[in-house]
Amino acid sequence: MKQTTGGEIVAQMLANEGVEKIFGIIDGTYFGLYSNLKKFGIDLISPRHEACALHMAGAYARLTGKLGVAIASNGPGVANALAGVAVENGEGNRVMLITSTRRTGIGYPDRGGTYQYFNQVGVIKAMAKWSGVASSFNRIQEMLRRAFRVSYHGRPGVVHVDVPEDIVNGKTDAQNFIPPQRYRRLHPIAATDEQVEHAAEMLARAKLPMIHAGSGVIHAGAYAELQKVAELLHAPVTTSWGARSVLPETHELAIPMIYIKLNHLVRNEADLVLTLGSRLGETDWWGKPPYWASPAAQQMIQVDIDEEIFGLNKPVDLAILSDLKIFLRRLGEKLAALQNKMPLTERQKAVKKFQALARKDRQQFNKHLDDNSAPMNPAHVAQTCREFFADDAICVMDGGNTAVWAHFYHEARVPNTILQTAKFGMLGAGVAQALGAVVAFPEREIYCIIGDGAMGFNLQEIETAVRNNLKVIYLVCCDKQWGMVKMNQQFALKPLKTIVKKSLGPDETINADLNEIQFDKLAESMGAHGERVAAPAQLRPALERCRAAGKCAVIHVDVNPVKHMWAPGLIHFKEIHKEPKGK
Ligand SMILES: Cc1ncc(C[n+]2csc(CCOP(=O)(O)OP(=O)(O)O)c2C)c(N)n1
Ligand SMILES: [Mg+2]
Repeated sequence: MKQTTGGEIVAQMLANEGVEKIFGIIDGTYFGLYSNLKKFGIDLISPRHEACALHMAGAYARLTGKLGVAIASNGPGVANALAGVAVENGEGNRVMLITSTRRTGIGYPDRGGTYQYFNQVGVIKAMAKWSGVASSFNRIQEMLRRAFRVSYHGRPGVVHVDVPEDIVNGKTDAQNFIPPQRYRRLHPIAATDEQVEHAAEMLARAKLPMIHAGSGVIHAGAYAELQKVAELLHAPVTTSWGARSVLPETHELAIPMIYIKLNHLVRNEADLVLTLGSRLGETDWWGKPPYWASPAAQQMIQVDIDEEIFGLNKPVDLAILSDLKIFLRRLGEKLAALQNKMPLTERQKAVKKFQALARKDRQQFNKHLDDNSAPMNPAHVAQTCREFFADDAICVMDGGNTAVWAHFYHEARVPNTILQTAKFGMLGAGVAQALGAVVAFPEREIYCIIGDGAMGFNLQEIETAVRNNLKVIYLVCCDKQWGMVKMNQQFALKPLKTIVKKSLGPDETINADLNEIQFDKLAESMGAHGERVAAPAQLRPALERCRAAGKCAVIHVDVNPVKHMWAPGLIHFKEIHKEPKGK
């Protein structure tokens, strides 16, 4: 009988599921897996930290709609991967993690002193959607089938399969495989005709319906369908932070999340909300007053792929379990026939008012752009990028205040072009997300605006970018401080002095300052292109040189540390930490 290794069985199953890319770091304990990847046409891309492998896989999955696969080796490799498991599961990215564990018989449970061993399944089970161990050759397929099934069920997240080294590397008789359609559902879940009809009737009759879009729209790739339905209803569209960019912000119906008071207003004026693929979590103010109208004054239709999400934070009037793309397409068909039943003139009037308010806020924000002093006002960073890069470039935002500034001066013009950790706020994840983005879309431009603190968490991945020819442009906003936290501290310690002086002295805050890292020089030491700028006018020429360099590039951007602390909208971010007052 033909022989195979456990690792080859795993590789075969991944290939059967259409996996083309895997992210992770090699180790002898799963040689039998990664040595078989090439044969199945799967590329292995290796970062220099396992958490980054998870972030790369998560970004790849979010951008492509495919499964993101990461590997990590037993003990230390998995310990390092845990941060990535927490974040990618929290963000809801469809990731499968395959790990090695020590040989059968000395783990599960630890025999007592087993080298590079901990209960990986026990730990990851508490952090992810599902985790299991393939404890024999005959259980590899079963465990992977189960992991795939769970991965495609409900809200996306991380699933994990642990395989002992003697199973990955050891030989067994060749096995037969069944195709994915024989072990999991491939067709999308679809709303019934009656449900779509009911939703259409409610939406047509409403005075001012609005749409609130969450990351579910991204996972369903339902951008065109969303736009069509919004247009048919003439309904304003707000998004969760994670779903920013699902509707181009150049569209008259888009309510960009950065106009925070306007978001509150829209959410209070609407008498009906169509919530798509969103839990209405903390950064959506839990769907509660005073940020939203009360459930007595505002009905909600909630459409989701995950039944557990219905009415989670805001009572629902019509709950529809459905793939969003299918639901929105069918809803569009129904709404087209109901056009004359809708109070469209009133809705248009309301939208015009919202647009005027957005323009007013924009003018206010744009005042920062008149400030051409050096070191620069951080507003220039995202603004210059937005003018420089193509509309379909992917913008990764990472850092504390840096991410806030980036959001406020960015404009999303093409769906699914922003990467961040909107739920987790994980400093440093962006370094790796940007790399995963290039793997997903090698022909598109990818840039990452990141804080100097955040960049410090994953500096080593610049070498990964150079080694794998991943042409990310990193713009590191250097204020030599944990800016966002320093600002919080200042208000906690000496609020009056902070308001009057704008900043406290060096000894008046607690461990908030950092020394300088010369990020341009550091990048050059790893073979990347380096630039350093301090004046706004220097930024565009630097970006041009980075583009011309044709490789990974890092721009050390000196920003004014005091101005940087006064990022727009900070008061709202503080408010978000408190329970909304309304019922
Ligand atoms: C991994 C991680 N550790 C700690 C924090 C807490 N934290 C939130 S913002 C922040 C400061 C960020 O500094 P930097 O990246 O330089 O951005 P800046 O605010 O200065 O723009 C810290 C420490 C976090 N979000 N993530
Ligand atoms: Mg900083």
